[in-house]
Amino acid sequence: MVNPLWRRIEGINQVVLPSLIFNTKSARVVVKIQTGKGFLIQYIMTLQVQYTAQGFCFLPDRTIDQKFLKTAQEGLLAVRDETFDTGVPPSSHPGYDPGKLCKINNAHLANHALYAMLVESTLGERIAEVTGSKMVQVWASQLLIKPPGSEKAGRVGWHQDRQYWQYWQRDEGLFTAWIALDDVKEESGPMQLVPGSHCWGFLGQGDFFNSDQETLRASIEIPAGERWEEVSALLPAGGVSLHHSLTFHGSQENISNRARCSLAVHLRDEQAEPVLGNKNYYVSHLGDMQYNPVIFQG
Ligand SMILES: O=C(O)CCC(=O)C(=O)O
Repeated sequence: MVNPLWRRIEGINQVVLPSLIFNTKSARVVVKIQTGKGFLIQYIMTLQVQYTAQGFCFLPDRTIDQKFLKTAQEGLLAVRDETFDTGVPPSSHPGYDPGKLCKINNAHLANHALYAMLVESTLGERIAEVTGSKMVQVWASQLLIKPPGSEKAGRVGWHQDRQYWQYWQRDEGLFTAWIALDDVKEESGPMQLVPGSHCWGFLGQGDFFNSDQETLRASIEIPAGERWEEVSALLPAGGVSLHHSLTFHGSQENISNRARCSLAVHLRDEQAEPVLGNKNYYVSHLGDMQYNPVIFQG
């Protein structure tokens, strides 16, 4: 599929060099495009158009209200230190090692505040406004802590989430809300996303666990006429980035002096159905609202 935004613009303006500027203060996004003749064109896009065209967008800054954020930040530390106030452990916890990325699966099961942040905030509603979904359900989460000084062991290799999500029938109706639990700056090793890559189809060439970003990137076959660009998800604490299951993304090391903490929430809408008969853990609790809460119902 050709990215619909580039096709529309190229037909009119012969765009050669796009650059993107995101304004997360409102639901609108300014896109600046340099044309072949040096003219600068500005487009105002809604988040919905941006998500469709780029395969990701950043939700308005206050999507996660301060009252949820503070308790969720405390919850994150408790889960990191293996204290689970729900009495239920996460589905996997590797133990915290400050020398590398820590990925704790289904942390929302293990802490009341993390669960409340998903279920009681306006997150589901904001997402549905962007995706046009009639229903939004959490089917997994990952608490991600990228410690300062973890160097290459803190990186996340370029990948499409779909590579790890083969228990769903199709690519559509599957997305991730990446919630920043601290301010994420360029030096924190922010998640980086490749605009338009969700239109390249499923390539199966990424690797979350490969820290050699350059070699990995060089091995990915970019379809003819497409280009590889990287946009950093620079977010305030409580900010949310939303990406499609096929959008390439990854991250570099954290060279700041603070941990980069986030909860990545994997979601489906009414279009996504599990592969019939698949017994994977992540599609085995869809009827259980404690495991897999529906956070929006239109
Ligand atoms: O946190 C990162 O840098 C990448 C996270 C990721 O791969 C995801 O949320 O799908």
